[in-house]
Amino acid sequence: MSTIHRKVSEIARDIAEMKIRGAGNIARHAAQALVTTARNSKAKKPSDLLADLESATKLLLRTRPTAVSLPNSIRYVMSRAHTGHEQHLKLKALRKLIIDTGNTFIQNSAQAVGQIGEIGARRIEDGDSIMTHCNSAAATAIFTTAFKQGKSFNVFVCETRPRYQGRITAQELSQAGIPTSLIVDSAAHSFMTKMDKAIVGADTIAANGAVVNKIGTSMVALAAHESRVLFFVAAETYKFSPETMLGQLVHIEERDTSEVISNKERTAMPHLIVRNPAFDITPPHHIDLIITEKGIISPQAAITIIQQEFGSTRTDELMKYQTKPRD
Ligand code: RUB
Repeated sequence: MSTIHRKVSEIARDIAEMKIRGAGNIARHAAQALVTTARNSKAKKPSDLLADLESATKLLLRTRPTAVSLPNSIRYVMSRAHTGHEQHLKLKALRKLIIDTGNTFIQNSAQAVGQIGEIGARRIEDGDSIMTHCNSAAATAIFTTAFKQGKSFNVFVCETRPRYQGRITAQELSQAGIPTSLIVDSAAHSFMTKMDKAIVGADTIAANGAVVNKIGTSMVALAAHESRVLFFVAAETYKFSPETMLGQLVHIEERDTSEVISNKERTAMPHLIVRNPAFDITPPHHIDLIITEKGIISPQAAITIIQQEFGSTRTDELMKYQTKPRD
């Protein structure tokens, strides 16, 4: 009988409840959950250790469905775990392989955010006004790196209803000393004419270069396109979705309506329908470039990244480790 460690259940719960949020952070915690599973498993043989890991992956893949960083981190660990098992590694060696692999993913992920900061900062110029949406560690890394380099610019942050992640960004940037303005989402178009750039993060990038990010991102991109303002996406390569190359669609999470309107108010309007999608899709023709840790690419080159990064992943593993909507 496989078991799920208490800390793994807590990570899964915190991802579902958005105490752990942001695509990169979710991916690192998923890898951490697998490390915790391997470290604490009471398995007596390698196949039992793998069974414990599979139970953990099933739980994690049911937390939030949109960010591909979650299955990609799980695939990174599990594909190496399965290869180790096929090579007949003994229990101790397999356990070590899984722990080392999970920790490597976490380290690489943190390093990638720093590299995106360095690369993206080169595109920020003195005097720039830049709009951002939601709270992305990758986008924030660009702003803080450019600021540390002595560049002077200001950032307009959309508050990002209904969960107000823009307030987190506004706090991070203003605390870092960057001149920051907080605006309501519906002011994005009005202010866009005064911007030089917009920079956002990503949860998933599809094979055709479309970017899935926090709801409202596509409106910011549309406004940027209409105002001839450059629109950049900051994303680690594990935000690219290999399954979209196989025809899979990205599942857009729809969250509880109480995030939009209280249950009391809603029940007072029995015929009202409330919709609360958490993400939207920005088409590639509204995106000027994508800043990854491996360099800057056009959205049309997304397919190349997918082939480079995931070309050796087995199709059965790609299809097996996919997010599932919550029950
Ligand atoms: C967060 C969000 C962020 C991306 C990228 O949504 O849309 O822009 O996840 O973030 P939520 P990062 O708050 O619903 O998780 O660059 O930190 O990975």
